[in-house]
Amino acid sequence: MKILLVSPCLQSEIRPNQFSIPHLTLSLIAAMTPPEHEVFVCEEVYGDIIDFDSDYDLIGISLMSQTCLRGYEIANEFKKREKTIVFGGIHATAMPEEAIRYGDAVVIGEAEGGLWAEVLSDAKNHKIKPFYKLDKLPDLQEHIFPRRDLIKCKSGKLEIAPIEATRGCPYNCDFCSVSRFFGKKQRHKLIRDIVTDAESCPQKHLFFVDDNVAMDKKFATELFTEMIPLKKIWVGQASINLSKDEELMKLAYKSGCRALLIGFESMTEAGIGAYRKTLKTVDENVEAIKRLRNNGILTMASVVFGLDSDTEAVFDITHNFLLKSKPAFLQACLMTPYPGTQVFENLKAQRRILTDDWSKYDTKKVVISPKNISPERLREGYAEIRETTYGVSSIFYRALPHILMGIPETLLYFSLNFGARMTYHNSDKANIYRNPDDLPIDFDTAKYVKPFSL
Ligand code: B12
Ligand code: SF4
Repeated sequence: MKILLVSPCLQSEIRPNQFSIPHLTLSLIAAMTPPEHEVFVCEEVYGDIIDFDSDYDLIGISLMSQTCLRGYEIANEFKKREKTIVFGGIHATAMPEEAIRYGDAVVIGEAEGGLWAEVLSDAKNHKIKPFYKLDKLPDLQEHIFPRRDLIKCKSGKLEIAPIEATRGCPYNCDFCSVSRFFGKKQRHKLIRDIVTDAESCPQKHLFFVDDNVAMDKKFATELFTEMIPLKKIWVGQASINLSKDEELMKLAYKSGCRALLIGFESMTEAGIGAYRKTLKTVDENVEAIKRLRNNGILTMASVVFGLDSDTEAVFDITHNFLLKSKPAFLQACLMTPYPGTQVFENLKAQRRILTDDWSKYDTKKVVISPKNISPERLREGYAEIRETTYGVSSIFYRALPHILMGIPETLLYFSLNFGARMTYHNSDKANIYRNPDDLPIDFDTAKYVKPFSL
């Protein structure tokens, strides 16, 4: 069969010439595809154009919540041409009954363990079933090397290759889908295979897509040690707990780690207590960021606004944290009730979700009514904090400790911040999205994209 794999993207998000982290997903699905089939990949974020009239037999579409409506539109176009549509990804897994209305099959959860090959075999024999799901999480030690020839690694002026070492997270934060989707126990790939995969990347820079690459000390120690000879430079995600381990931080740096995205989520007293992964006082977190910096690692701090415990004070508290800790970068997110999370269940039950238009679920738009402040105040406070963070004076205020780290770190710091500043200025500013009075919040996507069969 001739197969097209698509990663959809909203029109407003397409950025072929700007920095954007390359995706691993489709190259893994392509690698799981038996060799008798021919695979093509389309990443809309990079400006790839779908050829709807090509003679594909099967279309695989990867869905995140923000991109699912675009995914359903693409499916409809192909349905008009009588193609077989298979959905997968985090949104399709959380909402399989929604996705199936637009396609022929939904892969629920991970596609490894022979599941994708089973879908293709059924499709070839005209026996495709609506839902496919493994009865247990796949064993990652059976390594699948991504089809690196299909990944677009050029991102703006940089070339960066995505790579994966682990899946799963024990923390189960209420707003996040990861523990439910990938399990609460971290599963590891074999270090030998990860290193071979990393070595096969012609790119000098790697991005670990893992949620916490340093969670398991024994595994991380071995991985980082084995990566040293590769002389790669990498960024990834970890929890701030890494900063408590001087030895592991040093090893991470030696292995090429230069920056980590760390979820602090909240620096208010209640917020800090709500998430198991953060250190328990603002000062401890401030010191932790300094320790990472002293060990050559930049912190990209991620915070969420709109928690139930947030009051008017959250904006000043976060601003003070920014001034004290001087992270290399602040990723400010708005609470977004992704399906399949506890937050979604709670806010839906309390009728505090303002829109069921999934395309607005990008963490930059107000789509909920917070508990203690108005949606309007959340929008204003959020806009102010982003304006301040990406303002030239804030960038220079936080620059000094990074300049003292050296020239490569200074360049990384400024490119991160001016890149974010540019993306911010070109983006849709924080806004409140409410369904109009004539559109009920019933999570029926047919009012946005009518299924082809209707
Ligand atoms: C790396 C990453 C990014 C990268 C790359 C994104 C990408 N699209 O690959 C960057 C930094 C760009 C990013 C951005 C964002 N991200 Co992100 N990201 C991740 C992260 C940490 C890993 C993704 C990954 O590569 N996993 C490994 C791959 C192999 O897994 P996978 O994609 O799920 O694919 C497997 C299965 O789902 C299935 N599958 C997937 N697609 C398909 C398709 C078919 C046809 C089939 C058969 C199977 C299949 O098979 C694969 C192998 O088993 C996840 C968390 C996580 N652990 O998944 C969050 C996550 C996906 N991101 C999330 C969010 C919210 C965002 C942002 C909106 C954040 C923001 N504030 O901007 C943006 C949206 C950008 C966009 N439109 O893509 C949420 C999505 C929630 C949701 N319901 O949609 C997640 C789940 C994190 C969370 N907090 O819950 N992200
Ligand atoms: S937010 Fe991070 S720490 Fe919390 S469950 Fe998701 S991946 Fe794990």
